[in-house]
Amino acid sequence: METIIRSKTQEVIVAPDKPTVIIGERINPTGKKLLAESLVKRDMSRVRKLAESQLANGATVLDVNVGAAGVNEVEVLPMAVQAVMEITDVPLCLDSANTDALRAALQVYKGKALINSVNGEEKKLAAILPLVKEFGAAVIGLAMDDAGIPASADGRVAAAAKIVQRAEALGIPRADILIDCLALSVCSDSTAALTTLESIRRVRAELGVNMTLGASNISFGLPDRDAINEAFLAMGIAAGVNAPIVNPDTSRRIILISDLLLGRDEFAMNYMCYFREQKDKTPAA
Ligand code: THG
Repeated sequence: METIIRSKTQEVIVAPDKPTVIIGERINPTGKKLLAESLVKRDMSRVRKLAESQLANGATVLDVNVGAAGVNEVEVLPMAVQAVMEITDVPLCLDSANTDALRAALQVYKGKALINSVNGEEKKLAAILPLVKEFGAAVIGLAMDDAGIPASADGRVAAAAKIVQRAEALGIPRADILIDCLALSVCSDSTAALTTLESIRRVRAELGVNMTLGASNISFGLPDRDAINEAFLAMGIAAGVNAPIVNPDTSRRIILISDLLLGRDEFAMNYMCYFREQKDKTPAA
């Protein structure tokens, strides 16, 4: 199954036998005070910088999220989308809990966007799926429903199946859905990663869809988060995730290595290219 997202001129294909697609997560004010302040002032210079640095580190899709206190997302999300489109032609993932903000961003976006996100809640399905259909977009479906995030893999697979079924009933192809099996912190629940990984394997086997994952929640509350995120990402990719939402600065290496080990990097070309790039960046001793 192929999920295609597009900008005006570029196409990104997510498929199980293709290299993992990196969705850059850093245009998001969560934990970034300066970005939040600049968004309140509608200054897009930081948004552009975060776009550039993530592209330099191998992102092929950029998530755009402007959700912060004091930010009118209906006005600022389209501004941020415009700002990113001015400096790059990679496809965008429009990330907001606000349906009106998503609609406003879709109206300015040129191409086939990825909408982040819908989930199995009746209200969300009713608000977001018609938007996906109207704009011919792709959509991320979070494996949760009106009862919250299911504790079991059974519950998450059922929530994912519900999203797929409702989308198909509206004429949205299954290929346009990326399921997110959701990561919760292993700090508070030692089986959290196992539940997510089992859900990923079952969604791949039972629904056949492509998958994203915001992997960094897994390490919340623990030291040396990057190392934990990397290990979990490798496991997630082996289980079926093929378009994770990550910080490309820290995650690109483990993603390329995962692809190499999973037979998605013929002659190790992508890995060798990356390795040479890194070597060129480091001055000789
Ligand atoms: N699934 C889907 N979408 C998502 C998430 C998901 N969107 C939002 C989030 N989770 C993924 N994006 C982020 C963005 C920032 C951070 C984590 C996930 C983050 N920020 C640092 C902090 O809070 O300390 C700031 C560090 C930095 O400068 O990057 O951790 O799960 N579908």
